[in-house]
Amino acid sequence: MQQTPFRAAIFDLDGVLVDTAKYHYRAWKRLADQLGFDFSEHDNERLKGVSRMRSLEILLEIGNVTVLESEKPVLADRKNRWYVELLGTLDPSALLPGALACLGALGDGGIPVALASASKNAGMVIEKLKIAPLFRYVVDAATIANAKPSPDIFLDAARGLGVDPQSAVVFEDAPAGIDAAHAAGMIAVGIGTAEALPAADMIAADLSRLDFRCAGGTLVLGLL
Ligand code: B16
Ligand code: MG
Repeated sequence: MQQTPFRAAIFDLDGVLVDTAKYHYRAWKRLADQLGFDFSEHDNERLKGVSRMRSLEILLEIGNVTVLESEKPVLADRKNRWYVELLGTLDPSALLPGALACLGALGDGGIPVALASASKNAGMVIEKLKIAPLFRYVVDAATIANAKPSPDIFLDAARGLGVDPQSAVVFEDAPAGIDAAHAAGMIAVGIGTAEALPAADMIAADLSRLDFRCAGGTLVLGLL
């Protein structure tokens, strides 16, 4: 882990700031049930951090189901409607441990913060969580051509914050996101376990396990 202080922080959303994975799972499972196959929570791990269409393809692969190309957007839209329905009751109590405190500490310390989520629902989710004003820049996944593990979303976030990619630190819960951060030349903090995220530069079970020390517009990270 580099000792040079960081000048910006970039956050993934699902699995880092909020546990929406359980809602994604329930919506995908409902689709799998409708298509007539079983989809376990273990299978769901493969969909974390993966775009909606790629997630559908993995789901169909798991169920050994083939559909026409033209059917895919219909199925993905159906899953998304169910997912958005499940988000109906989402409120700030769904924030993961340490999320609000660290965003507050970074804001107070003058560290610019961006959100770089693969989710096209990210804008709505951060509004419901009441954290939208804490981000200086939010990448709209719909405008990024190549999904994680491509570095594009993180490079766009650094551009949006006006910092060099090498000076930003990324917080991610998915292997594809860790790879994307590295491809962008950034240090990646894995939120989860070392088994699940072997390529991460540093691991914390959640954001409350990290010490965010900000001074003079720079951030030094430690483990608590
Ligand atoms: P949507 P993240 C990702 O968000 C989720 O981890 C992944 O499971 C989901 O398929 C993807 O967003 C797309 O989400 O269907 O809402 O556009 O982890 O990158 O914040
Ligand atoms: Mg994630």
